[in-house]
Amino acid sequence: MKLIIATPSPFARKVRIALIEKKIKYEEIIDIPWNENTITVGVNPLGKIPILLLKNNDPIFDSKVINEYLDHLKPNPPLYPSSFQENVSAKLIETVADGVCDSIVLVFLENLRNKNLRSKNWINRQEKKIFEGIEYLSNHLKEKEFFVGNNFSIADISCFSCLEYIDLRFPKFDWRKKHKNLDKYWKTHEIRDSFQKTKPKAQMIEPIQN
Ligand SMILES: N[C@@H](CCC(=O)N[C@@H](CS)C(=O)NCC(=O)O)C(=O)O
Repeated sequence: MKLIIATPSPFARKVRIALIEKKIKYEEIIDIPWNENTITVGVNPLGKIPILLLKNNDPIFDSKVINEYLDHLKPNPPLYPSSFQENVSAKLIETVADGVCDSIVLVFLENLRNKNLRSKNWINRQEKKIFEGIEYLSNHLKEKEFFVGNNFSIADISCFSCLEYIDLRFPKFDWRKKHKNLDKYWKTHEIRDSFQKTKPKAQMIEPIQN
């Protein structure tokens, strides 16, 4: 199996963590999906990573779809809870964490444009989603060790990836100070092997033509 990733991507990171947790061997291919020469062309019509390439090279894309696929392929350890209620709770946390990351990407890209072309309204709109999304995560975590039930799940993978993506691309938001429970949660989990092995790294992307 091969996985096409970008090194800063929180979405690719979710899948990299899942593969490590499940001890599935794979080859990593590093792409920069924003650049002209991205290898996503003809593989994912949306031009986005992560993309899992199966042995026959069939592509599976979108971190949620890939991780559910992996959970079926190798059910242990389970990432998506089997109880209906917990499954929905975990997916809601995943959706909010992913949505925060989407907004961070949009702010990052907007700030790459020439100053006179940037929309303050657009940036404010995205920042509101980031702040309210993190507040939602904090309120749902409370003082627990894991987001859902007593087990590590996709909710933890998504939230952890999201928090460290904020540190990389939106450091002006001091979430540790504002949400002490998330800071405690981060300190509890940051030593996890799969988290340590997948720390996000910035990539240089080509400037966006106006
Ligand atoms: N919903 C997708 C989001 C993936 C995504 O936005 N990937 C970004 C990198 S962080 C990308 O490849 N963007 C390239 C583009 O939009 O052209 C997932 O969960 O996999």
